[in-house]
Amino acid sequence: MDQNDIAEIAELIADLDDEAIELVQECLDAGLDPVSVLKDGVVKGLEKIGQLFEAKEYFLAELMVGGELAENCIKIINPHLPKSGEGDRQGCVVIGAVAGDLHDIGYGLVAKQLELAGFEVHQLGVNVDAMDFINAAKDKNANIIGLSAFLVTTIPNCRDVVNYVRDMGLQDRFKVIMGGAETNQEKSDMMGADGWAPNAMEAVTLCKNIMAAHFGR
Ligand code: B12
Repeated sequence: MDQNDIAEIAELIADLDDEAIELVQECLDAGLDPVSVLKDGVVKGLEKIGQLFEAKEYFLAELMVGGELAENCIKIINPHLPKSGEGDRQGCVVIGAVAGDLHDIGYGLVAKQLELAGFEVHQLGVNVDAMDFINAAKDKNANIIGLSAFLVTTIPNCRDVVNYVRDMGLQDRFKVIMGGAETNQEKSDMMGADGWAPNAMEAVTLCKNIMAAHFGR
């Protein structure tokens, strides 16, 4: 088995074919890199589904089937992902999808990577109101609030959390980061967030940098 089989996972997911699940298992059993199985297989497949949706070849039903298929694959991959942490508690993160947004696969991967890197992570779910992020952060004594947004209509909701944190004078206690398919560094800067990352691996680096710069860890 080789990289071609991982590319085949992406094709199967894009075709909404359940055989992707078996192939994921086979690739892992054959010792292929789980990070590549995830990135170049499952996530790539989801990207293709997104393109087909944009091209109006797929509709909501296909998005839903594809999302579920990907989630089932990710469940198999998760236990194989390498631990990058030193084992110590690195810091505490509350993370979820902002108000109006139901996409949870992306932030689920971020949460998993942060856990593997030694962070305490609390997943707040989807469609989370701005104040609920802040209340959860207080409740869990978090250092970082992670906002996930995938839609042009929900990305502006990240701004509410940033503004509330500032207006409540909590900006030294909580650092707010964001991510999601249609977000970028520029949008994050414009909203006054403390950081942005394009994927789960870089989200770990971002959180570690924030812990070092602001919380002396
Ligand atoms: C699967 C999917 C769905 C599933 C979600 C299932 C689930 N449980 O999450 C369902 C069917 C529910 C869905 C619904 C909709 N979707 Co949708 N969906 C997708 C799709 C195909 C994949 C998304 C995904 O999970 N990708 C996999 C993850 C791993 O992606 P990722 O971005 O690489 O994730 C990384 C980063 O984003 C980052 N990250 C993520 N969160 C965070 C948070 C922090 C703090 C940090 C630092 C980093 C970070 O790290 C992640 C891991 O590496 C995308 C296409 C795409 N290109 O993204 C469309 C897409 C996001 N959806 C889209 C649309 C339009 C919709 C709907 C409005 C469709 C409709 N007509 O109803 C609804 C909206 C529902 C809602 N209110 O949220 C559009 C958005 C367009 C836009 N510009 O606004 C997209 C881009 C498709 C397209 N090309 O048109 N969708």
